[in-house]
Amino acid sequence: MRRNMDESVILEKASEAGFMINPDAISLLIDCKFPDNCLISLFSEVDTSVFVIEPQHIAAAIPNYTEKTQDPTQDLGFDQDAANANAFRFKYSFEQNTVQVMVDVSDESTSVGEYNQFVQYFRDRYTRLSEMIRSRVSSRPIESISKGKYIKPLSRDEGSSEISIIGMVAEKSTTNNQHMIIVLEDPTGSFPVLINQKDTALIEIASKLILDEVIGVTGNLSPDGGILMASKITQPDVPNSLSSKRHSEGIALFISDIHVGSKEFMKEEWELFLDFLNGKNENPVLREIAADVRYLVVAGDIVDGIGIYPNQEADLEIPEIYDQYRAVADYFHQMPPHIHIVVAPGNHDAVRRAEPQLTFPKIIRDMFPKNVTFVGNPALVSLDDVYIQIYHGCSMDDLVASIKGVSYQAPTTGMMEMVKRRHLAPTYGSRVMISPEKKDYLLIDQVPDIIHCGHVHTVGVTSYKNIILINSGTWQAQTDFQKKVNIMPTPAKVPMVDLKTMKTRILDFNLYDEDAL
Ligand code: D5M
Ligand code: FE
Ligand code: ZN
Repeated sequence: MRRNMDESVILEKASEAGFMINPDAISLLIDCKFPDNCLISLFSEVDTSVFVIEPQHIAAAIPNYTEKTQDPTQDLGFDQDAANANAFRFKYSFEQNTVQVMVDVSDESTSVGEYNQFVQYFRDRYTRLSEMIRSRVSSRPIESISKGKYIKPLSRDEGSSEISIIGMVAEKSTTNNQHMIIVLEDPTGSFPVLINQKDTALIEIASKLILDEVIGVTGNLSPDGGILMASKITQPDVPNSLSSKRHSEGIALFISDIHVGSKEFMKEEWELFLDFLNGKNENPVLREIAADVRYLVVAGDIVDGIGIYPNQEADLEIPEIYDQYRAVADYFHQMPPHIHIVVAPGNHDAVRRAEPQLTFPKIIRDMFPKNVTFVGNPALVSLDDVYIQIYHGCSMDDLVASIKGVSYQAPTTGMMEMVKRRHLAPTYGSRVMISPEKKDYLLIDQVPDIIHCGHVHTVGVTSYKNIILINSGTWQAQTDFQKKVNIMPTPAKVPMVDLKTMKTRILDFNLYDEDAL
C-alpha cells in the first residue's frame, strides 16, 4: 500500500537535498501523491542555484507529474500518455464565473441618423463630460461673456478676475506669431481662447488638444472682451488617487483581431494558443497558467470579413462571410467550456460600421458555444467585480494622426489620451463613423479597472493612474497594405491579468521566435 505523503517527510527530504521548500510546492507534491521514496531523485533534478523550491521547480523537474491512482511502487508514472491524461486539472468551473454586461448599446439602439438625434447625442456628450470638469472648475455659460456682456468685477485683487468656461474644441489654429487660438463651443454659444506662445507648458497641452474634445479653460478676458487669454486648461481625466483596484481570482486573457478568413491568419500560432488553453502546452508554467484561466475577452475583428476595403477578395482564404464565422466559431468550440468568453465586434465584423456597434446577429451568435457572451462595441462588462471597458479601437487611427507622441508601435499611448478625455473616440467626422444614440456610449463614464482595445495589431500593456491599459495585438501577419503604410504588427501575443494580484504578463505564441515563451 502507498504511504500517505506527509509534510514532515517532504521537509526533511528537501533539507537533506540542501533546499528549503515553499508550502505551495509541498501542497503540490501532496496533491499529486508523489511517491515519497522518489523525493530525493526529484530534488536532485532541481538546479542547485535554487534556494527555495517553488511549485514551478517541481513541475519543471517532472513536467508530466501526475495524480497516480495505481501503486506507485510499480510505476513512477513517467509514461507520457498517462501523464498527459491525468496531469492537468482546471481549477475553476463555468458556474464560478460571473460576467455582467453593465453598458452596451446592443438592445438599446434608437438611432436612425436624423439631424435632431445628432443634436441630442452631442448634448449628452457635452453635459456628461462638462459635469466631470465642473467639479474642479467653476465655470459660466459662454453666452454670459459673449458680445462684451461680461463686466469685470471691481476688485483690487487682479487674480479674482479670472473666469472659466467649459466647451467642445470646435476649431484649433496657430497665429503668425505662434500663439494658439482654440474656439470653444457650449450649448449657449462659442468663444475664442488664446494660448500665448510664451507659456510653453500650456502650449504643450494645447498642441495635443483635438477637435470635439471637451475641456475647461480658465483665464482673463482681453480688454475688449473679445477673447479669453488662457492660464489653465482642464481635461476631464480620472483622479490621480484612484483607490486600489477591485480584484477577484483566476486569470483573464485578452485577445483581438483574429481575422479568421484572411490569408495572413496565423493558424499554427492560433492552434498553439488553443492547445495552451486546453492545458496541452509542454511548458509547465504555461500549464499552470492555463489551469487558472477563467475569462477570455475578445475585442473585435474576429473574422477578416468581406468588402471591408477595396480588392479584399485577393487577400481572403475564406471568401464567404458565414464560412468565416463558422470557422472562427469552430475554434471557439475547441476552447475549454468552463472559460467564460466575452466577444465584441470590430470594423471587420458583420455588424453596422458606425459606433457604437451593435453585437453580432443571432445567426452568427448561434454558431458559437454557450460559454460565449456577445456584446457590442464598446461595452463595459464586469468579470466578478472587475470592470473591463472593451473598445475595438478605430479611433486609434485618429489619435495617431492628430496627437504628437501617439504611435501604432506603442498603442497604450493612444489609450491614455482616451482616458484623459474620458472618451473612446473624441473626434467626430474623421475615421470613426458615429451613430447618434440617445446617450453617448463611447464616453468613459464609470472608471474601469481595465481598458481593452485592439485594432492596431500591436501589443501593449501599461498602467495609467491605476487603470490597466491593454492592447491585445492580432493573429494576422503583416498585410500588404500594412507593409505599404509601415505598420509592424506584433502577432500571437496574449496579455493576461491575474485577477487576484492585478499583475499583468504577455504570453507569446510565436512559433518561430527564439524569445517566445
Ligand atoms: O486595422 C489594422 C491596422 O491597419 C490598424 O492599425 C489600422 C490600419 N489600417 C487598416 N486600414 C487602414 C486604412 N484604410 N487607412 C489607414 N490605416 C488602416 P484593421 O481594422 O484590422 O484593418
Ligand atoms: Fe484588425
Ligand atoms: Zn480593426
